[in-house]
Amino acid sequence: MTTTATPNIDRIINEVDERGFCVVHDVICPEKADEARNVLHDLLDAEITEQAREARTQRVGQIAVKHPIFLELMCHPFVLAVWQRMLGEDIMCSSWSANTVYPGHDHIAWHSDYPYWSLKPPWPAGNLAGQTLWMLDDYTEENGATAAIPNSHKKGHFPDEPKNEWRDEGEIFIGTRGSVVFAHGAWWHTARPNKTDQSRSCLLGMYLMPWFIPQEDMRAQLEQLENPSEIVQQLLCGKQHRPNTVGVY
Ligand SMILES: O=C(O)CCC(=O)C(=O)O
Repeated sequence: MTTTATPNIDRIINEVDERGFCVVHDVICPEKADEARNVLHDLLDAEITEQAREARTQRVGQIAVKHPIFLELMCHPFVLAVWQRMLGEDIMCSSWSANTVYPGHDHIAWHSDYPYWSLKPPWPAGNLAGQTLWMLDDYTEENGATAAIPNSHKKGHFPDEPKNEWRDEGEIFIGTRGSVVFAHGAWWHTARPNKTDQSRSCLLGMYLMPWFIPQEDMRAQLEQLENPSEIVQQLLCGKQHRPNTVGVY
């Protein structure tokens, strides 16, 4: 399913359950996506390393504390409504980062997302974690769009070899900036080669049930924020149970 406007949340969840992902077009307007993209490009310029230049790809982490627009998108009501319906009211955000593929970047190997890659297969069935991919550039067949294999989230294990070759059953996500891909965390996905002369960026937010260890140290980011709202405290793992010593009060 490819949905636009005010899509029915149950339909999105059914699609994620059934096929492993669902593209929802135009969740935010292109101008808002441009705002986030411009902020991201300042960070990319400030943080780029020789290694990233050579790899033709760059990750920006800890974005919850790098600019308020990222905090706003992490808490986007529509995104939270989808994941809270699917995973529970008390979800946390396990990682929140940006990924950019520059012109000439070849591809990303097929993989599944955390927490699955930290678990020995067979992975548990059901829904534990949801990946949210925000397109910050228009996604085209040519510019390094993310792609995924339908139903792969049900396989319960890491992508089969070869991990570096395109598979014909793969679906390439095409869409306007501001569109969102909702995905089951166990999905097998990749990014296509960027054959254009422009970079392609996305934001990736993984939402998780609260009994997992988050992938990133979200609490460290929470400590850097002044007066975080209740939902920011929850998403940045401030309300998660922490191990204690039983019997000591
Ligand atoms: O940048 C992309 O297209 C996808 C990145 C990705 O798959 C990941 O970070 O797990």
